[in-house]
Amino acid sequence: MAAVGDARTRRAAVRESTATTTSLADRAFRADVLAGLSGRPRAIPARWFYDRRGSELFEDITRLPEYYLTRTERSILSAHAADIASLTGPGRAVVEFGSGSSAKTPLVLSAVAPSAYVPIDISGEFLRDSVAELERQFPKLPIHPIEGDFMHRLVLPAALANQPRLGFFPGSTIGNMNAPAAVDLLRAMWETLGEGSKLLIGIDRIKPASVLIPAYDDAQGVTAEFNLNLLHRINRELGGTIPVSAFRHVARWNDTEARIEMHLEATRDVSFSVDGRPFAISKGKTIHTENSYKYGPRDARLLLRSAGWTPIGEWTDREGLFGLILAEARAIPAAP
Ligand code: AVJ
Repeated sequence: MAAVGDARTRRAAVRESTATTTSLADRAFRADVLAGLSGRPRAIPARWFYDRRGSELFEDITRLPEYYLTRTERSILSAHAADIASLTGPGRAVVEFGSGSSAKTPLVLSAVAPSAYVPIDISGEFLRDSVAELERQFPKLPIHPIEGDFMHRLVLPAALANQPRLGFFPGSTIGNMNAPAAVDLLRAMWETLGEGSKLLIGIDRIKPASVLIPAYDDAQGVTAEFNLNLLHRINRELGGTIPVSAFRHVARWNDTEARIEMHLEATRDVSFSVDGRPFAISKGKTIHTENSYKYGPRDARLLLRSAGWTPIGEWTDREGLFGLILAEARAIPAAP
């Protein structure tokens, strides 16, 4: 059967490109960790949380009672699927940025009657798993996976040349970026998708710290384990000797910057090596491991407009915890 052959070829192609990118990713991880531990304040980019264990722990986080984001976004998507579909229009190629193991994809795909699905992810492994699963669920939908970094402009498969596009960027992943990086990314998406494209993006909202802090410091300690796994990963992959038990998970709300910060705080003076290089951290000092920016409704719309995306639809939950915005790629107008 042609479809099966296509799927095999596609998986083989993804597998091949994994082999060539692994060492690149390894080198980038090493460089980011060494620079991050040498800099002041110490900081390591949040993207490195997601090795196999980290990705599993993140999946666990999405099911925690305190972590309202995933379940709220999913409920917004299913409650307003028809509305979203009518504003989007049928026959678009759905391009998902950082598809991971997104459980929200089927909701969108069944709502908008897409012409094709293009999952983009840095992890070939996750890409293969989710493509296989979606092929089962949507046997007639052409799927064109791209293993790559969506932070940069990408070239879409030629098969999509004349199809209108719908970008999908759920989960408030945009929250990991500061404003300039977020605008760069949204502009790169604009360039990748082209004028007239649409983007469905999930953005977490500003809310009281009493709700935000527990979402990032849960009672079961899953988020703590997720944060600490970064140190285990450094030990495993970069020949580190970090005494992980000498660090504790910290989640803070930075109100000025409107972001949750995650840190790993040394509970005593520690010294260790990574990749043969010596490091020391005094008691009470931290490694900053993640920012999760939150946006009020107007902030979110301004962010999108700053990158040429005009909001055309917006949905939230009863409590206004999370925002789902549909925007259109228009040429950036001159003032006024
Ligand atoms: C995947 C970036 C949206 O910021 O809520 C969850 C990551 N970190 N708990 C978030 C995360 C700690 C998550 N994002």
